[in-house]
Amino acid sequence: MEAGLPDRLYRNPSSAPAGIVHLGLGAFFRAHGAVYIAEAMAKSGGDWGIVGVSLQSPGTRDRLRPQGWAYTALELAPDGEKPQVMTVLRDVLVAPEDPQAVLDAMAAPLVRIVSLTVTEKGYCHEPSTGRLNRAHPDIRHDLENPLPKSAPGFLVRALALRRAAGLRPFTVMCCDNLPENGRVLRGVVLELAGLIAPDLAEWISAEGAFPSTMVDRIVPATTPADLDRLEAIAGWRDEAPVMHEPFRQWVIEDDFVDAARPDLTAVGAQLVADVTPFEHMKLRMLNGTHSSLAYLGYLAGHETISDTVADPAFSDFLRGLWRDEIIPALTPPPGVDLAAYADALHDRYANPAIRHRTWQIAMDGSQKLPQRILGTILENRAAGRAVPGLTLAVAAWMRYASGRDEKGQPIEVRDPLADRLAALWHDDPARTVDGFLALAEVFPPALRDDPGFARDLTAALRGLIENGAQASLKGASDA
Ligand code: CS2
Repeated sequence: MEAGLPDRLYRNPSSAPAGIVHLGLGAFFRAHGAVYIAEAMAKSGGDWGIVGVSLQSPGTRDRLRPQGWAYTALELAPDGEKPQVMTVLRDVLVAPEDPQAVLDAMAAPLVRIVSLTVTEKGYCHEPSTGRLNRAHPDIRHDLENPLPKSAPGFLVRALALRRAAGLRPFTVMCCDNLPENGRVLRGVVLELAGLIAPDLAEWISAEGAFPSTMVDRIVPATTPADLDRLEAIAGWRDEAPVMHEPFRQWVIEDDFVDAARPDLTAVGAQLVADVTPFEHMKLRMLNGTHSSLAYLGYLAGHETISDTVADPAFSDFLRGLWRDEIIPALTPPPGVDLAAYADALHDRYANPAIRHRTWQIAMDGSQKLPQRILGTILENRAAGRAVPGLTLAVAAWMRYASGRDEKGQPIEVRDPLADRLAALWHDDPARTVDGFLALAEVFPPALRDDPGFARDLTAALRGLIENGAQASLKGASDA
């Protein structure tokens, strides 16, 4: 492995066997959960090596294999970079190639935790209600076939194998940006298990554990240029590094089967009784503004989040969103000052070393908006408070989903509902809004039935079409 990761940095650092299977081996988990887990083992020991599973494509496995599953996590601070070689992966499996191997790994007696970062759409649930989408093609497949395709399918079939073998269930630890993510995943798994075998559902319900977690670290997709950048900084070539900001946070509900887990508190994770206030804070203050900046910033011609907030009009708009719309509808977690949290977020977004593309964050809006933005809009409206900025953000999503930018150029819209969304676009903004508000899987009933919201959204969309995103910001911050 000439010029690759130097052997001395990763060869056989620990022989700890795998105690964790992780579904969805994307950049986020490799730069967040995997780092915490590796550090926890280095500090306190334990058999917590990780078997990673890619649910879709072999790319990550193929790049990691020649490196012995090692990779570099490169921390990017405004004033410098810090590479860390990660050696916590024991194996990487590709589910579509060999689903049985994935089930066998999950059913191994030493495995105590299955964690997941499969993105919002990977749970095959309905975003507005949190319930299993039984019409989802992968769920329909998994109901009929013992070798699954979906993440819930793998969980259910692997738990069935463990039960049949007389083993304890694994803890299912959801690490995606969903509110009450453990509870939602538990509901989806129990519903699917109930359709396959009701007594299995009872066993999972009685014996299983689905802690909710709040995860946070900004990890943009790795680009080819990043490989050269890392090589210049670290002196070695890595085909699968991950780039991340210095900040990290992990708040986890302390609910594990047989209390079996790595010593995560030793490395800064918070184990708490109730994650909900942390999840709401993070999803609404970080992800809610991320999505708002993504749609409006993209339409205004900004490529990254740091470029967007370097524009003073956007920076003011962002601060207004926190101050006037998001914070008033939040209950702070114990001991947290939300205004200070907002200031820290602004600094994180402004980090010029992190090139987080607005296009990347704009992906999958139909799956993200409910928990990031619509809940805040709903609660403010119910309390009689105006929400011009977030309403503009929803209008910007609609404009973005039309597939044409402000110059008439095509946008590559990635969203499971992309075709349906594009077809809703109409010359008359009021008709476009009516079409979008009819999407029951996205908009909660109280917003769909609120004529005032439809009016405000139509006005915001009309303004966007007539004046563009940049000029619309001011009106929304002043309202
Ligand atoms: C982002 C998140 O891509 C997105 O939708 O909002 O990935 C965000 O960077 C992380 O949740 C930060 O913790």
